[in-house]
Amino acid sequence: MDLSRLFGQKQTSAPTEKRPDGRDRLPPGQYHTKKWPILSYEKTPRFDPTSYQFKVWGAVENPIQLTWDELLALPRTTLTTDFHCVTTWSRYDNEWEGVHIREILGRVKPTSEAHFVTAHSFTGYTTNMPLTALDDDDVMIVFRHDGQDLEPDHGGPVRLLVPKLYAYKSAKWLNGLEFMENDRPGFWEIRGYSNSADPWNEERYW
Ligand SMILES: Nc1nc2c(c(=O)[nH]1)N[C@H]1C(S)=C(S)[C@@H](COP(=O)(O)O)O[C@H]1N2
Ligand SMILES: [Mo]
Repeated sequence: MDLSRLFGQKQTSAPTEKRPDGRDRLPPGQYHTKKWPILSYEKTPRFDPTSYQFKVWGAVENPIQLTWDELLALPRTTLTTDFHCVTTWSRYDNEWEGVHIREILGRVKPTSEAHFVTAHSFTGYTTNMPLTALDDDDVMIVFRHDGQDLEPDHGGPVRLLVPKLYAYKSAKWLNGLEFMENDRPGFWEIRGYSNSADPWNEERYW
C-alpha cells in the first residue's frame, strides 16, 4: 500500500495534468524538456529532391510511387502533439505540419491481409508497427515543426509522426511504407527496444 497517498505527500506539487482519456499527460518514467534533443543512429543524410521517391508497397491494392514534388502537393494538415522518447525525455505541444496518414491510406487501400507496417528511411533505418497504430487520427507524414521546415537532424525534410508511441516509431528521413501480413521487427526493435512501445505502459525494452 502506498501510504504517501493517504498522507497527501504527493499533493504538494500542482496536480498532474491529465489527457482526455484520463491518463497522465507525462507518461511514467519520463521528464519534461523544452529543448528538442536529437537522437539518430545514422549520420544526418544529404537529401536529394531529384532522386527522392516516396514508395508504398506490399499488401495494398494500389501501390504508389511519388516524386518529392508529388508528395509535397498532397493536402496538408496541422496537429499539435506531445512527443516521448524511450530515453525518457518528453517534449510537449509540438506543432506539426504535413500530410495526414489517411491521405496515403485512402490512395493505396491496404488489403484485408495487411496487419503490420514497416516505415523505411532512405538511410536504411526501419521501424514496424501494427496497421491499427498507423491508421489513427494523430499519425502524419510531417515536413514542418513549430512553424519551420523540419531540420535535417530531426528528419528533415520528411519524417513519420506516430506520437502515441515512443519516438523510435517516428522514422526520420522517411521514404516508404511497406504493408505486411506478418510483423517484422525494425532497426531498434531487433536491438532490444520494445515492439509495442506504449509510453503509458512503459514498454521500453525487451
Ligand atoms: N531514421 C531514423 N529515424 C529515427 C531514429 C534514427 O536513429 N534514425 N531515431 C528514433 C528515435 S530513438 C527517436 S527518440 C526519434 C528522435 O527524433 P529527434 O531526433 O527529431 O528528436 O527519432 C526516431 N527516428
Ligand atoms: Mo528515442
